[in-house]
Amino acid sequence: MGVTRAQIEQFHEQGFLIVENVLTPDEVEVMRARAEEIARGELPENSRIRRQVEPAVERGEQAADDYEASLRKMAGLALAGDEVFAAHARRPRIVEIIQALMGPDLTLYQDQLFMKPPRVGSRQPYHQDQPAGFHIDPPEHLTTCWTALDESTEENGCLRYLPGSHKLGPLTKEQRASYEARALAGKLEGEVPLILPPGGAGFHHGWILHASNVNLSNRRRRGYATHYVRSDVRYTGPEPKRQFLRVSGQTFPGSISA
Ligand SMILES: O=C(O)CCC(=O)C(=O)O
Repeated sequence: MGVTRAQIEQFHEQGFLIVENVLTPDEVEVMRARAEEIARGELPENSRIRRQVEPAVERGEQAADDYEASLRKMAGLALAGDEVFAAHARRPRIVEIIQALMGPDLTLYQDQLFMKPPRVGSRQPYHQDQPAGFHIDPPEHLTTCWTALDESTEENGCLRYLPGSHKLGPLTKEQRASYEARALAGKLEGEVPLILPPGGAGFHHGWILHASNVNLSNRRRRGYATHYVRSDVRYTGPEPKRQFLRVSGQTFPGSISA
């Protein structure tokens, strides 16, 4: 598949790239089925997969049909060794695109399956992936691939990007909050909604401002985010260092990949 020079330039200029048909319908089906097995607890318990219930459901303010439909996200599936999600993180079609954007040597730092369940799926406020939870130096070598497992629309709370905002670099909490306040007031111009069929993907820079709305529909909007860093970055987070997943290329002494 690969990407063209124009697409690479667009990514560097706007901070994101949208690619359809990254997965075949059969590949989407395999991932959906696995996500459901994990959410329903049908696989042997994997204590390294973290689950988060929608906050309003947790507080008893909203009701979901069942546990699966109450989940906001599941995190660390590939990193916990789930073979379906780990294979996706290493999928040649995705790795090839990330390599074109960041170079040949890649490590998976984090992975998260955003469930955005029907009706109770909550808003994800405007944020930057970096530095929220990614401890690397230099900080800019982080790219996320967000793959749609369901149709992703305005109505079911698709992701939205603010083009070019990655060029602002890391923002303060107050600056991010002011973008969120403008978005909620309907005064943020230029947002690009990530409207995708199942199997399409958005690739985004670690500093781009992005958000997603509540899910107003009766349909789920699942998206699987794999967050890649360059293998030569230094890990600057708490010790002991977690296990990351080597994806491609070389490893480097003293780096996250060592
Ligand atoms: O799927 C969502 O609603 C949020 C995803 C996100 O923030 C990310 O992939 O970085």
